Amino acid sequence: MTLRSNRSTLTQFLIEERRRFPSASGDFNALILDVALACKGIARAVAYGELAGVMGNHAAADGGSVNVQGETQKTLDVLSNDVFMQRTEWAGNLAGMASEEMDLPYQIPAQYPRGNYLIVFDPLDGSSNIDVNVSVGSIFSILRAPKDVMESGRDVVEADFLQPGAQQVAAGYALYGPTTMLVLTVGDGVNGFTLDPNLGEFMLTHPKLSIPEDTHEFAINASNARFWEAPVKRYVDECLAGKTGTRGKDFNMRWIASMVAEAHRILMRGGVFMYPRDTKDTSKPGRLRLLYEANPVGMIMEQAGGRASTGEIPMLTVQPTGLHQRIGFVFGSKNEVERIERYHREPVNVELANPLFAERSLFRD
Ligand code: AFP
Repeated sequence: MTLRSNRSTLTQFLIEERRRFPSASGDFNALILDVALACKGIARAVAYGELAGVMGNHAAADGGSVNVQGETQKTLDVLSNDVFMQRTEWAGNLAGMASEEMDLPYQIPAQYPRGNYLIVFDPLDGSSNIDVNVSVGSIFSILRAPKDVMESGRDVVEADFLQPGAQQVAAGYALYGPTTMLVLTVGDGVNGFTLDPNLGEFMLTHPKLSIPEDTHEFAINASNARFWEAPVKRYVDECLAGKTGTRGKDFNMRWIASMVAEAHRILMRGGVFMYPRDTKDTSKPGRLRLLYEANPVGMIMEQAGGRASTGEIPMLTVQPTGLHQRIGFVFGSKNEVERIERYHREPVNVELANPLFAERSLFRD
């Protein structure tokens, strides 16, 4: 390995990006670099795993702890959340934070100056996979703080974070897999960086990523099939029918149960991911969270030429109503997501549409 590398570091990339905004203060870049440092710290903890005693459930000895989602927190969930806060709260770039692991918005401690941005994050997505050594990740979304927050420096409230995804100024994720990667959009396409473990630097290895418009790969948790709505059943049925059906081509299926890892696969080679609204628990219109899962991944998909949707409407147009709001999420190769949206607009007549599969359909009611 030569030490001379013609690859840009993340810092270099951000400074070159900033040249597009001569009046920019640099706070934004500094915030992204603090987030990247947090992800490096989390990558290290994830890589050490049992050696660092960070596996298993948080506070297991005291009966464990449950987050606002009602999920048992992993030790690494809580540690990752702490690392995100510690690395980003001090520099004066943030007015406040919100996280999957915290019920309420986090106020910047009084000893630190407050800034113009808000960050919303899922510190460790896919954490139910951590004990079985499957790829996990951190997902983040950066918004501008409302004007009155910036001017008054007041404490942030939930309403300050309820901004449609289209208002994000940046979004990204870190993937802790065979390599540690950071995938980032600042609204000018999507770029991927690989952590050089020797230099401890994120190096630009995947510039200007773009998602193929078509695919033959879909991802959905089929164990929920009996709760799916007809348009989703129709779409999956047709994929499973493959060459013998109306799609005239075979499809493959994947399910990792770490949405960040699915998003990365789709960014690399196309595909469509569905965690649709279903009838499993009608109090929850979906499993994934709008502010720190669907919106950031949605911005990345759209910036890479893919599409992100609720199944019916573009994800980034949704007006949030709650910090931990759940939503049906469909994203990936543009033509497939548009097809799923079309099926939601068309009258439900699965039986007639696919008589061949009426008898043998895997997903009959
Ligand atoms: P955890 O972070 O609790 O493991 O949840 C992961 C996730 O939010 C998302 O990453 C997966 O796509 C989805 O849940 C997996 O859900 P199922 O367990 O229902 O397959």
